[in-house]
Amino acid sequence: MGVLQTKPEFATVLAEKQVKPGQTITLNCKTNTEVFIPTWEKNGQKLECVEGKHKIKQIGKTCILEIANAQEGDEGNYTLNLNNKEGTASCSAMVTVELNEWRTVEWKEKPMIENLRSFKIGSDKVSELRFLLYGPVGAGKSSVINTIKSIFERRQFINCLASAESSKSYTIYYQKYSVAQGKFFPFAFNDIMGVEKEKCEGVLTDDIISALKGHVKEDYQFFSTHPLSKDSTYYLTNPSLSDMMHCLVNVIPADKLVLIKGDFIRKIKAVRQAARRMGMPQVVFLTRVDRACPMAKANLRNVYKSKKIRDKMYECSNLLGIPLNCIFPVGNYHEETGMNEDINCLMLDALTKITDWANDYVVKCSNKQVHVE
Ligand SMILES: Nc1nc2c(ncn2[C@@H]2O[C@H](COP(=O)(O)OP(=O)(O)O)[C@@H](O)[C@H]2O)c(=O)[nH]1
Ligand SMILES: [Mg+2]
Repeated sequence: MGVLQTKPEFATVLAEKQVKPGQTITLNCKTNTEVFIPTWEKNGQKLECVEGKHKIKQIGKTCILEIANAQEGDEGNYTLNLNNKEGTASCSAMVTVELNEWRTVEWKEKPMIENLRSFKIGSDKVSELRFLLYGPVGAGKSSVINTIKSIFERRQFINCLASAESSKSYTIYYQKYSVAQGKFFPFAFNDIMGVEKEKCEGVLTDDIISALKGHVKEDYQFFSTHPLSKDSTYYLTNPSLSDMMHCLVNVIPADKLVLIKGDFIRKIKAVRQAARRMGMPQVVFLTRVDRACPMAKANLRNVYKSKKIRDKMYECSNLLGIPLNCIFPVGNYHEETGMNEDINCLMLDALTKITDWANDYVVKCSNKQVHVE
């Protein structure tokens, strides 16, 4: 005669955990019966218990997994399966281990705003530093410009229309966005029509390279079928240093890195190669970090404590061949209606660095005759 069994069910489920390195992680939950065989999994694989690290306990109807001395490698999705003759039940929870903050950000906007407000470009040949934002449709290029304008103009900006989620590009014309609030700020941004995900349509690589070199005049409409012709009235034959771009900002969505492959990588590499030949600084703004990481969503100040974000940065670095110190996770205004100092600080931190690099480039170019083909 066997023991009468009831189908296992959870009275309480596992809770998500976020711990600091060195802490003990305790996962526990209550069941409706004491008669079952528990098995624990990590990321879908049977948990390999390590002596002194993992402790599995059952006290009455409570199941417990203790993980001592939390480390990066302990991060993952943990599942508890209960099994008896009457059936099975399972529940899962995400365990996140904070990294020790590996890059520091000044979470005070005022000094950074003041610094950028009073920034003096190191050459009188150029009145504004020019940044070309390039990346796939929906990456957040327009949102980056809106966010920067919002920071300096102290109000929400929707001027350059971030599109609703869609796979079609919204930006069609080549347009320059400046920052102003009574006072002129020495930066300007061009948001270039993205690359369509499936067909890899969008702006042709030759046109993006022309834009980097300053050949493309404002209001030009890009075509995915043919590049800007040298005979067009929109083609600037002899661009000056102030018509050229001074920094290439690749805008890459952290939550959609897997979609960046094949043709787009080839395109991005061709653009990067052209920028490299010109000696132009190149960076990545890694957007939509809140979509990629719950820790960053809960608090943007966690970006440099998040293993997920760091992994995304490494992935991006490997994918595009851009060094880690040129990759900046940023947050954009997208649903907020008021100002948020954390969003501002993360963006200002990146903007301060790329402003210095763009300025170095301008100084270098103005000291020698730049040759633009
Ligand atoms: N959650 C989240 N959404 C964002 C962020 N940045 C942009 N978005 C959204 O992503 C979508 C595409 O952004 P958009 O700026 O139009 O991309 P673009 O095509 O590269 O110009 C819009 O729905 C934005 O609201 C971000 O940091 N977090
Ligand atoms: Mg756009």
